[in-house]
This record gives sequence, C-alpha cells and structure tokens, in this order.
Amino acid sequence: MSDSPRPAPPSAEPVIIPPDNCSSKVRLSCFPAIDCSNRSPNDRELGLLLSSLLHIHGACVLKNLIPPDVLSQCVSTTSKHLPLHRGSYRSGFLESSTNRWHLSMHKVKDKLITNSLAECETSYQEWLPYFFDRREFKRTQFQFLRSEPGSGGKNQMFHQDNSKRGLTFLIPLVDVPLIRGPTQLLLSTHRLTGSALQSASVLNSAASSISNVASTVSIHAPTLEAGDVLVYDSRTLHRGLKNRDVEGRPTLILRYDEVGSEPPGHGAFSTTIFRGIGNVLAMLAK
Ligand SMILES: O=C(O)CCC(=O)C(=O)O
Repeated sequence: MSDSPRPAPPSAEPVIIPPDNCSSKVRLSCFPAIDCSNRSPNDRELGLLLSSLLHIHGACVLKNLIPPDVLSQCVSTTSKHLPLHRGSYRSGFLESSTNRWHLSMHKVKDKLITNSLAECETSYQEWLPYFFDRREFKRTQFQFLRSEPGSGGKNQMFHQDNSKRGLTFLIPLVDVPLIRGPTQLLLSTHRLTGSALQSASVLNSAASSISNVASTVSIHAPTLEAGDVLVYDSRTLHRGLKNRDVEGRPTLILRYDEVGSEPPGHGAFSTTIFRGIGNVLAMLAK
C-alpha cells in the first residue's frame, strides 16, 4: 500500500446529490458525490476525482459502490454478533456514547467477517494511493457500529477521527434516511489541522485556521442508501446524529492513516476544544 502514482488533475465531473437528498438545512451547494455504478475498482480517473473532492471539500459520497451480494454477506456475518435483546451487548462491545455500540472487528477472529471486509475493501482500495500520494499508509481501524433506535439516544459530539490527514470509510448496512441519524459533517474543516505548515500543537494550528475555514464551512447530513459509502478526510469535523427510527443503524467503519500519524492525535483537552469549535462552526455554517 505504500507505492503510489502521483495524482493528475481529474477530468470527470462529480455527480452531485440532488438537494432533496440532503439534510433539511438550507444551503447554497449540495454534498459532493460520485456515482460508482458499473465503475471498475481500478478506474484511475475515479481515484483521481475522489482524491480531488476530498482535498477540496473533505468528504464525498460514493453512490452504489458496494455490490448487493457483498452487502448482504456483511449483514449476515455481522448480525451474528448482535445481541438477541436490545441492551444486552456482549463483552467486546463498547458504548461510546448513549445508544452507540462499537465492536472492534480486529478482535473478532471470524474468517467470514474477514472475507466480507476484504470484499468491501476491494471496491475502493485501488483509489487509496491517490489520496495518500507517495506516503506509506495502513488500515488502523475496522469497527462495527450500531446506533440503536429510540429517543434515549443523543447526537454524538463533533470530533475529528485524527488530527492528521487520513481516511475514514463509513459503510452503512441499511438505508440511512434522516430519521435514522446519518453522519453530519462540517465540510472544509479538514483544513483546521495537520497542514504541511502545521505548528507543533494541534490547538495552535487550529487557532490560525479557524477564521479561514469559518468563511467556507458548510453543514450537511447526507442520507444514504445501502450500497453507498461515505468517505471523509479524518480531520473533517463530524458526528453521528441521533437515531429517531424504530430500526437500528448498523455500519462498518474502516480507517486508514499514514504510518507515523496514528489516530487520534487528540488528548482530552483538545477533544473538548474541537467539540466547541464544531458547535460554533455548525451555527455559522451555510
Ligand atoms: O455514527 C456516525 O455516523 C459517525 C461515527 C463516528 O464518527 C464515530 O464512531 O466516531
């Protein structure tokens, strides 16, 4: 995964998700998305386009990326690990915030899960080197997340997955309409930290970029259909919204980081500060 071709300017036009598929907040532009139907996993143009959209906006939806048979394989292999009764999650699951349960798949020695992971990765792994350019990178996380339904849940807090450049792929195993609490993102906030000119501290770096980012930031909660994938630069501020539906939202999360820039790159103090920055930017956002 370390040798990569140098990206060239993309030539294909991004497909933009129509406004009625975005969150209800009024905005000037819509969420960047690429329709991957019938695209080959080693489509170079698509890899370059994705890298370019991530560079500009910090996130992108890959529509129709995961083939239905791979998706149903993921659903059946992960469902074995779900509790029979709500609230009876077995050890291994971690409740990161109210009603959001995570299971690190690296800890689950299940060949079928490993196979379905490999199938998902096949759909996009040829494109990763375009984003990481010539830098060496590796997979740093493979998680199964289930956001439970019900009014007891809360919106997650805004956070970065890593203060340094990296990629997060969210693969929902069901449709994610607004009621099921999609991921909300503050586009452009990937510029807050981790630039080439980054100062020694995450906070210094963010302080100098907040005013630049504030003028361009926009807030979105793109709804997804099963088979779509949300990918974002790990620095993009985001949070999972509360699931108000009667069905859960099971999601696979795969993360990739540069070697030497392992996540999260934040301590307790900067995590709190970035939650505040996210809340303020969300109010200012278009
Ligand atoms: O639930 C989501 O949509 C986002 C997941 C996430 O950011 C996390 O678990 O850290």
